[in-house]
Amino acid sequence: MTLGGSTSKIASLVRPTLEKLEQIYRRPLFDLIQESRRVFLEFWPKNEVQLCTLLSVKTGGCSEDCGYCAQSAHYDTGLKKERLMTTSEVLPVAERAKQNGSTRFCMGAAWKGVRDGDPKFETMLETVREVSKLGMEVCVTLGQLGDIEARKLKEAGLTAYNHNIDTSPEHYKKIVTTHTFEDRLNTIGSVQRAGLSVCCGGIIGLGENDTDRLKMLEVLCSLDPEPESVPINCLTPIEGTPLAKTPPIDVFELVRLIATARIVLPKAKIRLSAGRDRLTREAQALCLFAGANSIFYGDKLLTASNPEVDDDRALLKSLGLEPQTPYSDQPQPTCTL
Ligand code: SAM
Ligand code: DTB
Ligand code: SF4
Repeated sequence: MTLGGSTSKIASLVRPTLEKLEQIYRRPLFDLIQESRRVFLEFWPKNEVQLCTLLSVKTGGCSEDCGYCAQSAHYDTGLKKERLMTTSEVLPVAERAKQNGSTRFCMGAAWKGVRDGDPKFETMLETVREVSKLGMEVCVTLGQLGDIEARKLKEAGLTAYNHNIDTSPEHYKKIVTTHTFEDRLNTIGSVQRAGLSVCCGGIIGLGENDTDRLKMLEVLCSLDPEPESVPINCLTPIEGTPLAKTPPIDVFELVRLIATARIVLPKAKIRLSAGRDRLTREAQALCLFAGANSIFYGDKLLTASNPEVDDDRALLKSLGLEPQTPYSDQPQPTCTL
């Protein structure tokens, strides 16, 4: 398979080979963290963590069979389906997120993808137009799209599009059968061509091995431009899905992955994403020390639980970390394609 298929841009710069990634990842843990910390401080010298708020704007009933997902219609997960939220329903949630200190608002919809001309896509465009006026970064994750849809989202004021590759190309086939890894890369290609920032990461704990994790990083590093945002999710086992009984990962494997990602993608926001509510404060602190610089903030992710807001505030305070400065006090970064 050609990475990126025919449509996604591949980096012309030298990117780390799998061999190089293995060398970094397999170092003694403290050596690895020492190096990731050095890179982290060079690129991100402020003691800041970006707070992002997630909102599921259309929940459940998805046609795709992603083996980890509560929202797939293929599995009986007991999730209540909800129709697409209107712009006026979303806006107050976004306003509250801003008041609570989030500088990024991310909306997710459980769809295979979006098509220009579909009234639901028009609603999403309108929502993006309104939310983007609030002065936060705006991200959406709506499944597959093409060049036209990506361009219209950019024109509506969208900052970034989230579309994860989740794992290695080889392991992906064992997790999802209703679309391919190549489909994911093609969507990412459209997002890049529209000049949107790419938010792309994956999940640890899908039964993959270390090499799968590094192959995932290899693909992320091959994107051009590199992803601006890399969410690292820990599998949240969902009753009714094929992966419900997958054993939890060792936290040091998570730290290794974050530290390696920080070294090879120094400019990216690395987001410590799903599964934080099953990590201790100490484990989260180690992830933030090793290179993670963003968290999803709020009691809920899309459908799964997240740590309480007060607990997150207390954690940041005890670590001496500040929430990222709101954009009303500083210019918002733009994608430099
Ligand atoms: N339908 C869109 C898509 O597939 O891109 C967006 C929604 S999907 C929920 C966004 C990402 O959330 C997935 O790619 C996956 O990385 C993560 N995710 C979903 N369910 C998860 C779970 N149970 N545990 C960990 N991460 C999960
Ligand atoms: C991402 O990688 N993680 C977030 C965000 N992108 C959209 C979603 C996590 C979802 C966790 C499972 C759930 O809430 O259903
Ligand atoms: Fe649908 Fe996205 Fe869940 Fe896959 S991850 S089932 S595409 S909502």
